[in-house]
Amino acid sequence: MDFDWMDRKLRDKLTKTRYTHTIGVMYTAASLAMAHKTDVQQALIAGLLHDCGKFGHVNDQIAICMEYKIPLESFELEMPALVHAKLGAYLAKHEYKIEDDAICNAILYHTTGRPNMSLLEKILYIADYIEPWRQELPEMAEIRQYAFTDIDRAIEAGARGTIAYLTSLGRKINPLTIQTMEYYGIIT
Ligand code: DGI
Ligand code: FE
Ligand code: FE
Repeated sequence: MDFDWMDRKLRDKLTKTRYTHTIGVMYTAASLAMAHKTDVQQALIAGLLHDCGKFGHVNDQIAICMEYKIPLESFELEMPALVHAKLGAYLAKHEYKIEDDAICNAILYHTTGRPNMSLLEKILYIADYIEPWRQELPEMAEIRQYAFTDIDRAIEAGARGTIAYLTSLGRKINPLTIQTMEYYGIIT
């Protein structure tokens, strides 16, 4: 695995703000892995690549999915913000040559979360939410603290925040996003 090669590729493909966010997620994910005593480099790479599918217009992302025959669900076409996660998981494996499926799965679920996530999936999901450059969202200070001390509670609060934000914009909510909030609300 060639970190510098992946880093240079992302620097070329992503906008400057997306790349800056990426580096924020990468180091936040690595720090969370340290706090939760799990593989630090695995979290680092998941953070580095998590938005590797988020370039160009969403229509470009959909076109690339069609070209590579990546099946998209109808809800992904209705909620185009979800397409980059599907595309990113594919590109991580095939373009960035990541053989660790746990990393690709974490990328696949980083936008919606899902019930019963692996620790790596949880770390990436919440690192994306709390990274230092992310705009201040409601309860951000608490969620940042929970991420290190009570990660399930952080995920529930993060999913709730995302749903509130999307509702305020009148956007459709993916059932998985709701299931994430409900599942982590029940077990905490
Ligand atoms: O890629 P990022 O901007 O770093 O963050 P992300 O992958 O968590 O989310 C991208 C966008 O997707 C963000 O604006 C919130 C939105 N999103 C998350 N869950 C849902 C969703 N959009 C819709 N329509 N429905 C969802 O369930
Ligand atoms: Fe994303
Ligand atoms: Fe992100």
